[in-house]
Amino acid sequence: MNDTEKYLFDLQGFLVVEGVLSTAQVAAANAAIDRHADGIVERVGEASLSSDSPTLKGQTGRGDMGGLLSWEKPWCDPFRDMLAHPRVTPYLNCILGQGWRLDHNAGLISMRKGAEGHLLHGSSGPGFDRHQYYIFQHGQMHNGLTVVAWQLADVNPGDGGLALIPGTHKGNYACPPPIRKWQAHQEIVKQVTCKAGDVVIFTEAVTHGTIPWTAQHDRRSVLFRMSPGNLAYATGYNPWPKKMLEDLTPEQRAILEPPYHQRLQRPVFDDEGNLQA
Ligand SMILES: O=C(O)CCC(=O)C(=O)O
Repeated sequence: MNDTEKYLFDLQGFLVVEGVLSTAQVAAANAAIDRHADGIVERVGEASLSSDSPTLKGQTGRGDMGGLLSWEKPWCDPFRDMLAHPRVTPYLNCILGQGWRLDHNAGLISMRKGAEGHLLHGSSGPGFDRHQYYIFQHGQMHNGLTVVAWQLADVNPGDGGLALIPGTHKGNYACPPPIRKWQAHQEIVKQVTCKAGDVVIFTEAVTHGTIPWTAQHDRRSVLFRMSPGNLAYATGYNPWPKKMLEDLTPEQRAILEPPYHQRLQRPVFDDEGNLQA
């Protein structure tokens, strides 16, 4: 992670890493999703994410699907390859510290034209959330729960999708409800544009959410939520589903370790993506 990238992440709470996946890799991931598309569950009724906001409201719900890492081979492979990707590893080493781990099981977000948005949320001020935080101490940043979002479709200006308020990971006051509902001060909310194959990394501390999807093509973003090696937010690791553990490489298995101290022979990666067992 170079000095400019560190500056941008510290300043804004997110970073776009461009061109991590090739066109062929994006196509393979999309083909695997197409094959399992009847497992996409649209969030309607009680599971709706737009609250009572008229500006976030849509005609359909957001589509969610989990279990990608447990699919039969070769369909799981495009997502397993995202677990310990050498292009992303140096960013997570810097943002989370060596020994970072998968916290929540990976999940797809898909949005059709007209899909509703998601109320803005985030863990910054007031108070300190010891699972989702951003602090800067002793010359370096320290992050809790952090999202690594792999983009499988282009997100152009005005399409909708992930949106955040840059800098709020260092905010002190609660975000006022009309801003959380994307009804007031829309000018401070940034829609994150990117291309298929890019990876967006953001701290859960930054105030973020989703703008309704307006594009003709579907949005597809696969989210991996990572934590530092000493920390768990979710209990999914206890235990991970049996199928998810089958035929993993040592590199992939290392990311699924439970939380414990690095001193206790925790497998970690160097910045070149090599596993140091
Ligand atoms: O639309 C997005 O990428 C944001 C999703 C999100 O914040 C969430 O699911 O909690």
